[in-house]
Amino acid sequence: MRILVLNGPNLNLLGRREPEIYGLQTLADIEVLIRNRAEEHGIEVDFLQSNHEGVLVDAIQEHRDWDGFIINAGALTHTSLAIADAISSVGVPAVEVHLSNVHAREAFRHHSYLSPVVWGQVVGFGYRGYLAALDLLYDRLSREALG
Ligand code: CA2
Repeated sequence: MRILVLNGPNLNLLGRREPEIYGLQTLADIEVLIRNRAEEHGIEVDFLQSNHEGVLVDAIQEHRDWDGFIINAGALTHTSLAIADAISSVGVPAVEVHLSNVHAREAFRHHSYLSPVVWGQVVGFGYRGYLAALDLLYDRLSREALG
């Protein structure tokens, strides 16, 4: 079971600014927590953070034979039809994660181009959302493997 964790623009700044919104953990801290949880499940994980839309689209296409994606596309969530099309075209189950509760913030954060093409969203639980997304994908993929 192979799961790719994708993070979009500015998420490389986590832990350095706006901790009241995004938490104290750096992206590297979060990746360690995800990797540890993945090991418990026997899942292979890989990570990609990019500030560039096309790099994220390329990664989605290149991992089309992987089993699941966890994606926090950052602000591209609210603008990127290209990332939505990429997820939709590869047909890999994806969970959309947001650290903050986007629905309690500015109106422009309420709409996600990804929401129609992902399996589901985990929103507003900080870094724990990534762990929940991993558990949910593991549960789904394990059940699918049983047939
Ligand atoms: O809540 C989330 O996870 C977001 O995806 C974060 C994005 C924001 O545009 C989305 O609406 C919701 C922003 C990521 C910026 O990350 C920063 C981290 C530290 C300091 C400044 C920005």
